[in-house]
Amino acid sequence: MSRGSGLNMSRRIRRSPYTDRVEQCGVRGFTVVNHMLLPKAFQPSVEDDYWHLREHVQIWDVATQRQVSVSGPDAAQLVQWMTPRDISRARIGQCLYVPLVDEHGGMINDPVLLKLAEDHFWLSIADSDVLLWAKGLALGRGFDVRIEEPDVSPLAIQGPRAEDLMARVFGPAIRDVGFFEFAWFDFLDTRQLIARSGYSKQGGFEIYLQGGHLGSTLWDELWQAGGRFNITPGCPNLIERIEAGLLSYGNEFTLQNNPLECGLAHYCSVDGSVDYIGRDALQEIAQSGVERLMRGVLFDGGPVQTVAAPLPVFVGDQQVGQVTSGIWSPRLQRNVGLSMIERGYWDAGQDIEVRDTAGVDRPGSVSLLPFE
Ligand code: THG
Repeated sequence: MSRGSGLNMSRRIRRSPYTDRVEQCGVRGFTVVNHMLLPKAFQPSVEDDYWHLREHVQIWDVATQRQVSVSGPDAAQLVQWMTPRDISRARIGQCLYVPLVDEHGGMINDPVLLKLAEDHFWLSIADSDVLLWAKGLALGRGFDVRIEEPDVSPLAIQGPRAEDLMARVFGPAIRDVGFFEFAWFDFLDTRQLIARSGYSKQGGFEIYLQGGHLGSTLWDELWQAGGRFNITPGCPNLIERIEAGLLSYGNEFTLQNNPLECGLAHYCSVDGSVDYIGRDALQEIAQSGVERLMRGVLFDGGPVQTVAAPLPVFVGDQQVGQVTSGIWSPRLQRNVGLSMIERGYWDAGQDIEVRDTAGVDRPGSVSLLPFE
């Protein structure tokens, strides 16, 4: 694989327990997230992947979603201190999408939080080093916690046939797992955590495999059972992700952005009832109102090239945003993009122009998320 990929493989770029299988399936390239390989494409095109994901079922190596395990007497206190989302009423077996912010309200990460016990949590992280941030906070505050990266490697089964496939491998009880809930299932005499979640809106599950040595076996079992459902290898699909309005840390937002402008106000307590890092900052921003807001943009002019650098968004001569992820939607027959848009211009239907890599201004309009 290393030949032609452009990546110089090394120990710093970690393989996952599924990388062998991913390579055998003919992966067409990788990106790196959390210092680990994430497959980029399998089918001849991202469009083929997109249609297949919407109609059948796919197996995704998302081991790059690393777990930061926080356990011990002060675990709940530390986790609450890290996020503006009120986790006081979270139940064991629940997943919660939680923004993590710094003292200025800047986004540190946007993980999925899993509550395993009253004193044990996993943060299933996007691309930044949350483990180091958490360790620093715990040391500084003298919290009685243990923070580590466990041997856990998520494997996602996504698409409309995901539930039928999972029921074959793990039994019918999988059907009772609600959205953003998890439960424990047997696999080869081990207990494995399975959640109904994933980085698509086509439905599906994530198996948080504990024990990397079981990776190939788990993949093979799902692959074999998936034959009847027309399973293919896949990975987070850019078209589907943008249409669904799922944000990507480092692309749509960084430490420079606060969760309110990211459109994550729904997950932020700003009424003073919860204490967390950045509370004063977020309260102030909520008070004065955000200066920009995450939106979709639809734009014309035929399929846009890969958005390797942000594309400026204009209203007249004024830049009002930048498309940070964008691609042609074969379903909507227009380009779809994600962009924060300046105040005064973020209403749905606002006319804009997107300047593409060739310098051509393409007409378009602002859209709410998710698209349609
Ligand atoms: N799965 C897991 N970990 C992850 C991701 C994932 N870590 C990194 C990255 N993806 C985090 N980003 C998101 C973004 C949105 C959602 C999940 C992860 C998501 N949100 C629900 C929704 O939009 O409907 C809301 C969930 C809630 O109400 O709390 O699905 O994909 N393991």
